[in-house]
Amino acid sequence: MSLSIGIVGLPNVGKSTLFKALTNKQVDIQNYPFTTIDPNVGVVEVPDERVDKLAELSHSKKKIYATVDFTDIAGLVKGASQGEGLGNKFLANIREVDAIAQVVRAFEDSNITHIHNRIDPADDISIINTELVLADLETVSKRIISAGSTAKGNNLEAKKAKTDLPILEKFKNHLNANEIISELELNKDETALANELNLLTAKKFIYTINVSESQLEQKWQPDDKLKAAIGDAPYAVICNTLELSISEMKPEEKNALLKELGLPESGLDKLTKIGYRTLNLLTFLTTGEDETRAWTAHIGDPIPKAARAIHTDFEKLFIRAEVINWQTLLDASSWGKAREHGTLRTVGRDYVINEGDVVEIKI
Ligand SMILES: Nc1nc2c(ncn2[C@@H]2O[C@H](COP(=O)(O)OP(=O)(O)OP(=O)(O)O)[C@@H](O)[C@H]2O)c(=O)[nH]1
Ligand SMILES: [Mg+2]
Repeated sequence: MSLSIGIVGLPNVGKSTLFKALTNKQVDIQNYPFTTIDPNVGVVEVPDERVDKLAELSHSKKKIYATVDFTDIAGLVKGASQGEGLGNKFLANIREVDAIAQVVRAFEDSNITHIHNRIDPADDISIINTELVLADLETVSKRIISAGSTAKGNNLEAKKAKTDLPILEKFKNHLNANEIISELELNKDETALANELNLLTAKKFIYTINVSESQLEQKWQPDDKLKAAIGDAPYAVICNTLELSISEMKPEEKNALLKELGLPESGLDKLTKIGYRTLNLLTFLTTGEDETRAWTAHIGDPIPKAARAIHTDFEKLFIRAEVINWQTLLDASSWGKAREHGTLRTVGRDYVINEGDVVEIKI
């Protein structure tokens, strides 16, 4: 299981700059709108000191980090659903992502063109959200037509279409009021249908507010208007050009610069953490001579379910597991010593996996 994030925003706001900082891939970054036409796709390893330290402890031959997939697409403009700018067909490239990261420009720089010649992040958010709503409305309306004709039959598909139709109407009414689907209270069937249709506004949103380096140093904060536009979604205040420079630095240089700027971590590290938290994900680990590896599970997963990440059969074949917190294992200096100290626990199927657990699954 790998986390995937689509990067969305107005043209020329710094989406590809963020993408390049994240992935270190060579992508086109230019000071004009619609630089990106075809999507950029990249996989990012999530830096994790736990993997490094445990690999040292176990003398592992390989280290494998958790990964996040990022997709950087063209800029959306007002009227994209009507064909303005590059239209909105390219949104198909992010239909399958888990979360949408919206890049919003707050940085002041008269040298960098803003397509509306003003800096108003709250208003930009409302333009983008409206375009995402309109794209979903298109999807839902198409499905209403096809479900309408399927429902006339007398088979299983017709039965599903009949249950889907009132839900689709509910989605349509909501979208017509320019509201995003994730703000609706959904039951199980409704959630399933929203996922089946890959509705963009049913996905988790993360806002990345692109500020200048000086705004960052002055501890820039969103005003009430922007806070209202963001709503309950998580956000990170980032300087994308600074992140790009940091991403090209050696770790020591990076740490020195962050310290100088009074930042506890880089914007990218913050963004990854937000992504994990927003999607209710956690990391657990396995370690041995062959490899030390970080795995992704959902918060609240019982251990057999989490073990599916390692091997799909593990959920069924699970008998018991040995579990220890990664730091406790490091302190004990070995698996054997941890067992002697009694800090290594044997757990059964009911055990709920925790962030930072190191596990050995017995099947
Ligand atoms: N001053 C400043 N300029 C930035 C920042 N982030 C991006 N830029 C500049 O803004 C311009 C556009 O950046 P891109 O990353 O190409 O923007 P984009 O959103 O991918 O643009 P499109 O692909 O055209 O939609 C480039 O000239 C960047 O150097 C920032 O934080 N501060
Ligand atoms: Mg771009």
